[in-house]
Amino acid sequence: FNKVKPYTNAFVRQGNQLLLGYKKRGFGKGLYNGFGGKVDQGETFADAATRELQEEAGITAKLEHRGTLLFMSPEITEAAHIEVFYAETFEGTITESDEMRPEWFAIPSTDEKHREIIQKAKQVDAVSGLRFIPYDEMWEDDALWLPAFLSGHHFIGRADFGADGRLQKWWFALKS
Ligand code: 6U4
Ligand code: NA
Ligand code: NA
Repeated sequence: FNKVKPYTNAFVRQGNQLLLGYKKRGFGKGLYNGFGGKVDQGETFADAATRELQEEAGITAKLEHRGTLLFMSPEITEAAHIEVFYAETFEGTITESDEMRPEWFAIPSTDEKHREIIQKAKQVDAVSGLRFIPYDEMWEDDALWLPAFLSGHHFIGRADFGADGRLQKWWFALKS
């Protein structure tokens, strides 16, 4: 049988703003993402999501489970099984870690605006002065599910990456 490795990914939202971390080292270095990592032995996904958010961003949040992703790549021997979590409130002070530099981004207000941001990256929101979600500096699959995720949908999906790191094949579905 093939094997999967469990990971978490957590996104914190405050109004029209989304907290992302710039990954400073390791897997996905140079990309922005939610906060997360490997699930340790004996830990639940929810435990790991809470721990990783604390370790990487310095905050605690009551995380809700929102989605499941499966990533395959010829670069990794085990597929990555990622459970995605969400919170709208948090406690503590957002703090940069060795691994992640946290930064707030503006969330496009409509699906149409999301599409515009995905096509024409590096735009700044006139209201907040923040950059919109930097889809061109994130994992390629994120543009395919993050808009629906931010609209409140629960989702499940699979993305297959090639040896060149580009997305080759994907399948996503909303859970009702
Ligand atoms: P260590 O070795 O402890 O520093 P750890 O923090 O446990 O690492 P890490 O940072 O390698 O794990 O975890 C990878 C992170 O990247 C997880 O949050 C899942 C996320 N991730 C991996 N592939 C992804 C993809 N295609 N799209 C996405 N997130 C992905 O949005
Ligand atoms: Na991590
Ligand atoms: Na870890």
